Amino acid sequence: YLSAGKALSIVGCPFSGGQKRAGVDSGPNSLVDAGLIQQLEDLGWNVDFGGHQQFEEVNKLLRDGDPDIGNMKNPRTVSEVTRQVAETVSAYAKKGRLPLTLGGDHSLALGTVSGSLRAHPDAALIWIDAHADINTPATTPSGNLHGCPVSFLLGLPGTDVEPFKSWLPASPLLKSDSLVYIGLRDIDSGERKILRENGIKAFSMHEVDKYGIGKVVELALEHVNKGKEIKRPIHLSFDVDALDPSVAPSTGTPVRGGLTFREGHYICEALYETGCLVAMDLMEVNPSLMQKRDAEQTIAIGCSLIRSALGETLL
Ligand code: Z70
Ligand code: MN
Ligand code: MN
Ligand code: MN
Repeated sequence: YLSAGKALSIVGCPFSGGQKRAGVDSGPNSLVDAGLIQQLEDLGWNVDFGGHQQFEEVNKLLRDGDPDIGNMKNPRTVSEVTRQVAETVSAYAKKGRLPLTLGGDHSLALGTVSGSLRAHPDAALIWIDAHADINTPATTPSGNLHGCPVSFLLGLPGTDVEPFKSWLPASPLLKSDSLVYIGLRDIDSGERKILRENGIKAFSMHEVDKYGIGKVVELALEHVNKGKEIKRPIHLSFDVDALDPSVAPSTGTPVRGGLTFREGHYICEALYETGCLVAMDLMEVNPSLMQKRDAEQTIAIGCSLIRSALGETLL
């Protein structure tokens, strides 16, 4: 796959409109300021970074107001941002570069995964998160769209709504058997029903405890590859809140009982090892939350997860 060429493009997405807490929009800049680009170059990657995404139309939308549609908060803003991110990610992917998207809140993944799937229609999605982010506009209890990107990707009933339907394809990009979760532990009742009814593969923290992370990743890869030799392209979407709050404290919705430092890194290492990784997202780093040293720790771990997914650590 593309990662063989070792060329990547950083897609910095300073965006917080998919949830309520300010500060997550400074995640991308903090990761870059921490030396991420040099770290990846030291791993032998050709790194392209021409500055963060600008989202000019979006700022205009936010200035002019973006009233709720049904329960959805900032729907036009999130739709426009994710539409743009999809364009950017697919352009890099089609050029043979691995898009590395830095969030920003997880609503951005509607854009990143859409972009990946345009370049790699056969790609599978591995979603590492405390949350399933699979609410629909009808089931979302909060109206925060960072809790909804997966339902749009799967084209679940209730997602065929404006403004998203103006750019999302009529037939869903992703099939429910091409997605697997690891790390879940905070799932809404509507989401639980969706996961069950669609037979979506999910390894919650319970399964991580029961089988160990090594087995869980093996089973996850087996699931998306239908038991055959591992070969599908993989999009990794990593929400830093999958990690335990003692490991990654500076994030908007910490949930205790999460992945350890090593479990998080193991997932990234194992996905690198497949040689099939075609895109990665690192989302929900919010340096404005908790103490300064917590923020520094969270940023450092964000960089370190990325390095692991891009080839550090393996001999
Ligand atoms: C909840 C909702 C969520 C991240 C919180 C929470 C979703 N299920 N996602 N933090 N990253 O509001 O839909
Ligand atoms: Mn998430
Ligand atoms: Mn392909
Ligand atoms: Mn989350």
